[in-house]
Amino acid sequence: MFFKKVKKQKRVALVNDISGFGRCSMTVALPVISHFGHECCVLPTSILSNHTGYPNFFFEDYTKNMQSFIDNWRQLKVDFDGIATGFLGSEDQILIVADFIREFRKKDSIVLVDPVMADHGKMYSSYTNSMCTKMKDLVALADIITPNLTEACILTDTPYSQDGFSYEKLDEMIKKLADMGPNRIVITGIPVHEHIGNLIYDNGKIHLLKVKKAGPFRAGTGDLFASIVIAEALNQKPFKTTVKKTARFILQCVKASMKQQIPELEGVCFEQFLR
Ligand code: PXL
Repeated sequence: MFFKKVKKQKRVALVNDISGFGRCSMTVALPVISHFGHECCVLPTSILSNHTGYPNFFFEDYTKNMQSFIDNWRQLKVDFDGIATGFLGSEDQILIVADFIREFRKKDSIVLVDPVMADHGKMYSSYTNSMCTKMKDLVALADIITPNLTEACILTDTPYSQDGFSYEKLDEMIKKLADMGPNRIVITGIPVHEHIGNLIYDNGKIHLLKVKKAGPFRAGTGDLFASIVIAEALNQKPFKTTVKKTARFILQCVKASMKQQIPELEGVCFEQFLR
């Protein structure tokens, strides 16, 4: 028998939807964050047959049951080293999730809010304008946020432009997001000619990291990004290094998914590369 020295395990609450098909949200977060060695507890926000990028989907909002999950966890005195939130199913739910974070976080817990709402200038079909406004309250509670460019625009009341944004504008946007509360931010998926940029804010320092664009947009890559970011933050890894590594990992997954002709709506074959 031989044991490597094992660190004390961290426990993470995953507040996200379960989409049965289409490789996103919980079906990405659970395997990825477990892979990094953390215990995952799931608090479903809604249950779908498949994600909302498809022309049809079954969608059941789980708001009415979330409070029962939370009440039972309270009785069991569960606490969390990390809380990661993603896709939310209703406006009321945002208030429940905000209360959940306030109650269940410990002094040193890391809270990541992925303000899942929109992409490519368009809101996801189950989101409403008032849900987007409420999302700002959740962002204020986060240590880390991972908006894509469209979500960063919504959160900062910046009109989305198909023609792109100047570096000055992006800089202004990320500082506005930091003023809302989080001290680590990555704005993902910024088109920079033939590259994809990720703009990072890390405790006052701003960096733009770029990777070569491999192919068209694929579902679930934002969920993959957020999952690796929270997992590595809990492992005390530096933020900039994690973002760089994550962007390269996703690029590798995108290339392999193209090679296998996996449809873009089915996301990326990250499972083959986790090891
Ligand atoms: O990947 C973001 C996401 C998560 N969950 C659901 C979605 C989407 C994006 O379309 O529809 C249900």
